[in-house]
Amino acid sequence: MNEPVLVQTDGHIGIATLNRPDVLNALSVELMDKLIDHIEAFDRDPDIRVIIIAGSEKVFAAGADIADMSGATFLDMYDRNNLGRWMRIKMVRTPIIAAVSGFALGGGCELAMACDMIVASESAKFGQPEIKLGVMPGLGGTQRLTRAIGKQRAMEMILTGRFMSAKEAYEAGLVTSVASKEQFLAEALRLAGRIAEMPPIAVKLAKESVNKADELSLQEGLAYERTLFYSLFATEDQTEGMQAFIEKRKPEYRGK
Ligand code: DAK
Repeated sequence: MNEPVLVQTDGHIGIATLNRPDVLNALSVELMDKLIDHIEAFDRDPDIRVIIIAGSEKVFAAGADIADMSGATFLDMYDRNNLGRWMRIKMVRTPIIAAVSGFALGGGCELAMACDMIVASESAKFGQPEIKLGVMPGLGGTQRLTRAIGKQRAMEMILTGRFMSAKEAYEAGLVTSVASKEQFLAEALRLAGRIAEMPPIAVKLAKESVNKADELSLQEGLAYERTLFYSLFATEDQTEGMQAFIEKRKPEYRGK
């Protein structure tokens, strides 16, 4: 029961559930290390085509563990190399869906934004309240929130620590979809299931290409996309997908 991250699989879907309910899933160093290890293991598993990171119905994660950080010095924080650890999430090729209900604050919001999609429950609350603790976002909040919802709203949220509701987050483009508290996990599984039916190599390369849109100029991004597009003509799944269309049957993708 003390495992900070629980894992299970459902068909081609790997699910990692944050499990520190007493402290609202605060992201301790141990939790993050285990979460990343599990996600990387899913990514290496050829049977896993989509990963879901979930919290509970009450909370996704209330941020980094404040008790862990309160007495930390510059060197303590620097030595933890949290950003280096988080860069490993970005190297995962399998699509990752964050299933968010309740609070996703500080590092919790940054974790959700580091995923590829966010399915939220109506009770979800997103925020970067670090300013109220005398600091600021340090795991991507100023960059990813700004890219997701634009400078005007990101600036207001980060400078005041205000929380954003699921409805507002959906309207602002931060989340993929919103479902009821009872249904958000089922909704994330449904989305994962639809992706898992697609050709796995094309899914991974398309994910990589979409994520490059945040980093490259349009011309560079178009060139990058084109190269990946051509490369898919080296896969059996491309032959199968197009042949199945012509033969009016359902394709059977093998990830080859
Ligand atoms: N850390 C540790 N414990 C936490 C916690 C957190 N982030 N959030 C909640 N808890 C604990 C509470 O202390 C409380 O413990 P007990 O008193 O029962 O022992 C328990 O969880 C229940 O919390 P509350 O009693 O406060 O519950 P409420 O429903 O009244 O309030 C709340 C819920 C989410 C509004 C409130 O708990 C809250 O404001 N929590 C803090 C949210 C926050 O400020 N998050 C941002 C943390 S700072 C780094 C870069 C960045 C970061 C780290 C490293 N590097 C580059 C190295 C990230 C920083 C952050 O995320």
